Amino acid sequence: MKDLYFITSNKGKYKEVANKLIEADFKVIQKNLGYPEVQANSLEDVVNFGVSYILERFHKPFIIEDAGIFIKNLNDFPGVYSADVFYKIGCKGILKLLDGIKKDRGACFKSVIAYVNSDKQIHVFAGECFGHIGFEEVGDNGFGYDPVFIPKCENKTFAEMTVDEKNRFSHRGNSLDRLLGFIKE
Ligand code: ITT
Repeated sequence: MKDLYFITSNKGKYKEVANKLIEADFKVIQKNLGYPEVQANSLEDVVNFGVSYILERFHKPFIIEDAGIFIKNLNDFPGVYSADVFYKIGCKGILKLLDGIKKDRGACFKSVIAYVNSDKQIHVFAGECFGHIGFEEVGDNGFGYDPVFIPKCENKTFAEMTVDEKNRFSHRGNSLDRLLGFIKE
């Protein structure tokens, strides 16, 4: 098994990534190193800035990920601000913002992962998951906006799924599949 560090403060993200990368014989180790998350217009920019900061301070293969939920009816809000918005208003606040909206509740989760190998080469992979925001919080699993997000063609929220199941549908599962495809090449 090869060690791969996942620089993140988020235990939920770590569980999902570790569960998926074991397929490629990676032992994922969570490292809460902390890196500045710049105010940027895209998840890619946040990740690229994070990589350059970490590369100067950490010298083993690692990955980082930036993710967010983009809600159509709110002009893609909270998007790159998802972490702050979750901290300030949570799922309840999002449900309130969509109060009275019956049909147009489409949303997309996006994930961008940067993988830095032992030669310090940087590879970036993106993934997304379309779905909609439910009318109430349902489920106890997962983290963040999971209780209000229902992926397309499903009738349960991410918070009602196991890690395995969520990884099959999710933005993170999708970007990790692309990373796995690259690693296996
Ligand atoms: P890092 O240390 O890895 O940056 P973080 O929690 O700050 O951890 P992000 O910057 O990627 O992670 O923040 C995105 C926020 O969007 C996150 O805090 C959640 O509230 C939400 N989010 C991201 N992916 C999610 C998922 O799979 N399910 C539910 N909410 C998610």
